[in-house]
Amino acid sequence: MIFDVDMETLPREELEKIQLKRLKALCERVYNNVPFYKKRFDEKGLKPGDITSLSDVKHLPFTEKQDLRNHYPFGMFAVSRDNIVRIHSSSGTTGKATVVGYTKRDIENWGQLMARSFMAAGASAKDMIHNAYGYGLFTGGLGAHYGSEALGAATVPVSGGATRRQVMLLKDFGSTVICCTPSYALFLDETAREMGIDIKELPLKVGIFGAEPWTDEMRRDIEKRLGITAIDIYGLSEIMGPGVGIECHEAQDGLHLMEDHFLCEVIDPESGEPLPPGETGELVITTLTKEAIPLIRYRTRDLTTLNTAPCKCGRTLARMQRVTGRSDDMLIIRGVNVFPSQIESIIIETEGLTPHYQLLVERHGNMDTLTVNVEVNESVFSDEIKNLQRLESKVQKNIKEFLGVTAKVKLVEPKGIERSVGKAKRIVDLRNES
Ligand code: DLL
Repeated sequence: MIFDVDMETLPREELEKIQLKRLKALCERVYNNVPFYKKRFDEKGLKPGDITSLSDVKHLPFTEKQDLRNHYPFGMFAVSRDNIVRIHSSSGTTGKATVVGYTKRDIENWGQLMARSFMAAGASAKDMIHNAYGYGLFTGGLGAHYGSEALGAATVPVSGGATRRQVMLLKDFGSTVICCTPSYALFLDETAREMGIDIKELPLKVGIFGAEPWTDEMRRDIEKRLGITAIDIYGLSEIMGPGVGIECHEAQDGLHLMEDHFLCEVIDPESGEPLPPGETGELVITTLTKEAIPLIRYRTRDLTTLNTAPCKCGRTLARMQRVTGRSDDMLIIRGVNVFPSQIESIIIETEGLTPHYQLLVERHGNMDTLTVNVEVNESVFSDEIKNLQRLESKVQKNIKEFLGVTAKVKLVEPKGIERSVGKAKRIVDLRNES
């Protein structure tokens, strides 16, 4: 079923007409209401009226996370404080947090887009949705909450943490849909097993997982362990929160972007030039309808590919390939580029290893070194030392063979890697510590 058939199945020419109309209005709005954008437009000798086609978007200035930080907390808002009904913020690992605001209409639109997302994932008003995304300044909890209510589903606002209690609630309430990070889904499953509960036996049928990169191998692993369909949901606080893109359960082949609200481009991260569909680059998003903090060509740093081919679910909204990494997360180990997700794929395909891992990056002299700490399962752990060593060398060899990089592999005892209730910390970077 499709939540908003009119918008989600528009012929692309119709969709593009709506996008252009909204883009023109957006340019007027930011030029007149956000001094930062007026300055940027003026520097380029650009007036809002110069935008006459969608391809003119390439003339517009980019916006970076740093621009939001420079205007901390509310300097990029396009409306007065009276019109703001909600604030969210993303913590960020370095520098100041970025702060975003929402008007009443922004919150309504977000709820509608999340309801759309739930339906694309195969959920309906008949479902009970266990929402384990964190409630608070993080957009995951409240974003999914409002969407679940807009869908008409019974919403269970659990937030993150108290994992044993979550397992009990899943069982007692019989929730049919769960929302959390993919790494937390694995932790829930592990905890359930310790409690003697098999999630496969519960009524749970769909998981809506996002907020961190995960691979298709991880998806299949989660689906097998929990006996559910695992759907990838994407979003970021600066643009709205969860619900910018979601896979449909019919195809599970790329995330449909909510293009009537977001104009999405993929650019070459080095040159900033737009790339055609099918080519991989950085996702750049212009918010077409946001009132409180509209952003022009926001550089997400997330790497993906766009696909405008029709989908078997009937939606005409373009799809983006799952985001398996951010350009900031790319490690350069002795001149070779590696993404954590590439290591994840190898780990999951290796018998005896669990999906719990952490990458340690250190600098010795001028040389960066990578250590892959990965947990083994119980049966491997009790095996002879020489078999453990053999497994270590095998993973090391596969990493060298498939990724061309030399990494040290360290097998860790079961539960040796810290569990997280939200975004997993996959990389420990000690390069600037000494
Ligand atoms: O993580 C919003 C969200 C909440 C999305 C719940 C999905 C579910 P931020 O904390 O601002 O917002 O982090 C945004 O997380 O730029 C990506 O790098 C990463 N990310 C989010 N979803 C995915 C995903 C929320 N499905 C940043 N796959 C983004 C890969 C993702 N990375």
